[in-house]
Amino acid sequence: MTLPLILSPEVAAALADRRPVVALESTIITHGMPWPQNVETARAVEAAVRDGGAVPATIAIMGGAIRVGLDDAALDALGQAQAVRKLSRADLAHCLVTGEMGATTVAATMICAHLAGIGVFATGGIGGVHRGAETSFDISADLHELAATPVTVVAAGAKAILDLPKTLEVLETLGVPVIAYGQDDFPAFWSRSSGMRAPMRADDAATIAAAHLMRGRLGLPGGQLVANPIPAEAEVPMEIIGPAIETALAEAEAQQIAAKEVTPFLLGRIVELTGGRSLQSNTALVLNNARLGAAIAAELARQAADR
Ligand code: PSU
Ligand code: MN
Repeated sequence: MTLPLILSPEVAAALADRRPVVALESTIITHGMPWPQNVETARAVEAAVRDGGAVPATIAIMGGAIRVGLDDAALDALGQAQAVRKLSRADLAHCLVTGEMGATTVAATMICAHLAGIGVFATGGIGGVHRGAETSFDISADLHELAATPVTVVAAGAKAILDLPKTLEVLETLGVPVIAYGQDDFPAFWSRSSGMRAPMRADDAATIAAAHLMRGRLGLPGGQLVANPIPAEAEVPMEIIGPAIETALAEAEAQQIAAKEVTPFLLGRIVELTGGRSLQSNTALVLNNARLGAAIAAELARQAADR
């Protein structure tokens, strides 16, 4: 049986020529942002990857296949569909078999990117250890995927809806390199700093690409998490985001939101509670990550060709 993997002509050509490609996820489109900003952002992110000299490869499950690189119609369908499944590692095979439409999380996007031969993936924020995980056990499968699948993920750190110290501890336990870009601190999505130092720092894309290739040479499984701080002008002040987070968390608890629903519920409520303010920042940081992803992919292509 062949792999149900369909590359767009543009992505297939770029990979065949060993030109830079950046994978992009689809859960941010279906469960992370409201329509129509989700599709507008997705298109702007693809444009930012192109501006950086790489080919964007947005990934989703459609018609029983992993689609790598979506055309306009597919992106619109995904952005407007009501019942799209949110897919992590556990859900991928089942969704391919049922033929439902599915959006890939960070974990599932890493798996699909690797199957396609793509080494770099840019997104907004990763899943992590939720607050109260000591009783709920809610730890995103994204963390385990970073330990298992050799893709470098560019994100703006993790959201303050999570327990950031515990998230960093789990990443350390799993042996995932966490590399802050251009600063010492681990960024916290809407803020440039979480108040915690990141374990590692890199000031250029070349170092990140070289470390990615070195991990491969060492035979280490797993990827790298590149934590790219939000541009200063797009930060959301703590006095706006802090109360919104607290309210959203309290509502989630009162309504007994659990499992896969937790992250989409919190993201949706925070957009509403900040009157859309958080959404503007979210867009700015994803674009920023797309640019860095393109630079890393370009370096990866250049360095791999040199060897
Ligand atoms: N965090 C964000 N924005 C997102 C997500 C997380 O700031 O869109 C999405 C990503 O797709 C991520 C997923 O992989 O939520 C994590 O979900 P969970 O916590 O259920 O593992
Ligand atoms: Mn979870």
